[in-house]
Amino acid sequence: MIDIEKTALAVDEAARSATAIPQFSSSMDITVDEAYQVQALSLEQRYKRGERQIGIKMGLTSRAKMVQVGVDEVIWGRLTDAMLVDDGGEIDIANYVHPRAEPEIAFLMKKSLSGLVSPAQALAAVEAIAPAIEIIDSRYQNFKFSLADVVADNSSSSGFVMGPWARPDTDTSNLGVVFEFDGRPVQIGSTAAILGNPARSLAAGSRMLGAQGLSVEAGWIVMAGGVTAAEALRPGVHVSNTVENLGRVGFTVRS
Ligand code: 0L1
Ligand code: MG
Repeated sequence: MIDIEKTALAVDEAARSATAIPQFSSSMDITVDEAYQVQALSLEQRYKRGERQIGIKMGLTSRAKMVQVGVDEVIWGRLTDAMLVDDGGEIDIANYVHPRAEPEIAFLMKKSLSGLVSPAQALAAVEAIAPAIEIIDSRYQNFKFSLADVVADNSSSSGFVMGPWARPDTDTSNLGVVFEFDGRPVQIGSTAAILGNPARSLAAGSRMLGAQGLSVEAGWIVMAGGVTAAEALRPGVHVSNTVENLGRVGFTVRS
């Protein structure tokens, strides 16, 4: 039987020290419900260190992402203020195990949401929309995990970068996305890759948090999920995401 507290402390320490650990599922039975309990408890450790939850990330919301990691369920994780990287800022690769980045868009909530809502109802709760980049970092060796493993590991959440905010009535159902490393496209796609429409990802977040008695809170950021597969980061690389009608966001990995 899984010890939720011990597992939460182990995954928190792996993230804090940027040290890869074996998958939990290779040595214990862990259900997805238990994995969300591990995630919640591991985040409590961060809050005790002074971090604050400022949103959620939706994960595996596109086919490309599901295929890349071999897990085909939508998941979610928690975002804290310490994970926010300034637009145009720098990260240090030493703070991560094996980081990757992926192009996303993000919603800023003006109203809370919980439970079953339609994509249109979800969008009505949005204050603004921005181009974004997620920096993911699985704490598991070789970036290999089961569904329960990745949920326990806060859905690989480790950093996010927000671009300029645009009006909430911007139609994001099918916007072109160009993801560049050092000014060269490494992935291109459309926001339609996010569950057919990113508004569906927001509605899924409302449903999934509601099922756990939680809400997507007003003032939070919701990362809608990767449009394309993620790309491995390397020292010195400049990463940018340009989304049609929304603009550009970027960061650099320190050399
Ligand atoms: O789409 C996502 O952000 C999924 C994160 C979990 C899987 C991964 O690490 O790529
Ligand atoms: Mg993502």
